Amino acid sequence: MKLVFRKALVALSLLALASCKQETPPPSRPNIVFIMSDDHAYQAISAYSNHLIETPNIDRIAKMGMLFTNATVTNSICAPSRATILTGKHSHLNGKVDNHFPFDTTNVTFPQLFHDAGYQTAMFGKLHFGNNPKGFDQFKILPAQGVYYNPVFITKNEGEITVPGYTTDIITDMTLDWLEKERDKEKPFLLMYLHKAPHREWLPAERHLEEFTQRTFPEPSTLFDDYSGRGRAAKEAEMNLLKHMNWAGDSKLYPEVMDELGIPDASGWDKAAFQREVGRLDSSQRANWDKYYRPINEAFKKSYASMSEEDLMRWRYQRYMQDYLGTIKAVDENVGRVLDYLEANNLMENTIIVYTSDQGFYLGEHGWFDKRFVYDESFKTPLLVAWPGKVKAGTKNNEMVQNLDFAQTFLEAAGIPAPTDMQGESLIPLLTGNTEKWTRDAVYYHYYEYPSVHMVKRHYAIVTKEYKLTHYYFDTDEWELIDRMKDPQELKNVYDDPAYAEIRAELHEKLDGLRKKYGDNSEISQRYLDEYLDHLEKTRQFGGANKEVTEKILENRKK
Ligand code: SGN
Ligand code: CA
Repeated sequence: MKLVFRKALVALSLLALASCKQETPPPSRPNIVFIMSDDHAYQAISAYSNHLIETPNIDRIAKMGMLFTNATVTNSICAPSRATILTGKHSHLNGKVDNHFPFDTTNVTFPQLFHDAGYQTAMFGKLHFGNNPKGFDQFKILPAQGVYYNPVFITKNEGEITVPGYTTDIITDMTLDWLEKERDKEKPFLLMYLHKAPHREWLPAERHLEEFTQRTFPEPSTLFDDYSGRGRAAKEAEMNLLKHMNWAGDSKLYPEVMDELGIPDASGWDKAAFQREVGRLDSSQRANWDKYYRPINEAFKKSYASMSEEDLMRWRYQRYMQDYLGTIKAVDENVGRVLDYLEANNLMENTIIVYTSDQGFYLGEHGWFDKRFVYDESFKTPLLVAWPGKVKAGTKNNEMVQNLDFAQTFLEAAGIPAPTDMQGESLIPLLTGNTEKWTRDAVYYHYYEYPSVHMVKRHYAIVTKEYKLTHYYFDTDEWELIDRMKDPQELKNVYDDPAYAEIRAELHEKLDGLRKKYGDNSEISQRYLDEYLDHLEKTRQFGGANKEVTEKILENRKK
């Protein structure tokens, strides 16, 4: 591969030499600015819909380029999504099927290929791999999930550092600093700028507390979903705003107020989660924080006794949206700072700018928060791509693209050959208006992390523009068929409806085909399952999983 590439480079430079006489400069390879946030729902980007928040800066990318309305992930959870992005492979092949085990660094990642091909490479923010990224000239990353205030960073050259301030601002400062002071102007660059926000526990920047703690947001129509019409997976998931959110860690009730009201620490780590984030604030940050959250706590204390379950659900939804969307405000402002820098430094012309998230997120739809399911809000992810001169401004695309496709897209744009075992498809035809070259009509999904926090069962699925066929397996064996056109809210399983018999058979066949094509099968799933359960048995660390259910699973295993 490398040799072929080098020969191609030599040929290119000879061509360039020859054309020098006519004074046409050689085509230069594009820079790549890959912006990714963590858990950013497309419902919370105004380029998709402005019913919750305005994000004028993120929207600039769509105005300059293309908005993908059908972008999805192959496995809706953090580290696996990142592994798929970097390797261009489904989880079962890159080995990062869940958040538990570290990423296998013998995988070939696209940044390594960029580095080998002469690009300058840098990464700032959240990676969540359990080890350091390979192929980077510079990196400053958050350990594990990171925190919102006064964060610690693992750095390539300075070891561990603690930086005072707000994490979203700091990641951006590091990014701009690198662009200004470390960028080698002789080389093209690959910059990965990766936000922690808006990941749980959702702490907005001090400057946004006043505005966001006072706003009221429209409720989704499925806030009170009772999960009838779907199977055990939806019913047994622990992502309900009323039943499973932490009162202190998430809704920001002070632990002493929980005690006063007799609200138990049901998750067993609620108060610790509060302490982990709010406990980090310095005295001035804390004073400012108390200014807005103490009155919320006082008001809640007064009304709690008279609130119905419905009132409590509504209260929790508003609290959730205030904090979640508050953190996005800072992401948007900071994306604006980076775009401004690129503009002011003539870097727009030859730069591909991507904005995406590691997956989508529930903002109260189905009564939920978190992700994991193949249902739209977490299966889909925002994707906005600008490449001035190459991608037509203000365009929309509804093809079924995936995080699986990024590696090959960037490699093609840079003229670097992609390893033949990568499984995505380059988006360059879609980006450049050659849509007839795009043939994909179905995508494959596989989620593994169960039993674990939020208790979403293992499942794999085929998704076409019209249908979703899902198999929930392991401690259940249920099939679900969703008619996406007739039932966009995904409330009714029509798998056993005779009217769908034909389409069901067709989808089964197609799903088998996709599993073959990507090399997934039940033996591989069983291997990952065994490895995971062995680990739970050995460590007894259930990481937020329902203890009773997990104990029972382990008990049954012995039989
Ligand atoms: C933490 C969160 C969960 C979340 C996982 C995975 N709890 O455990 O709500 O689903 O991370 O998120 S927290 O209170 O500790 O934040 S992911 O984005 O890393 O996949
Ligand atoms: Ca995430």
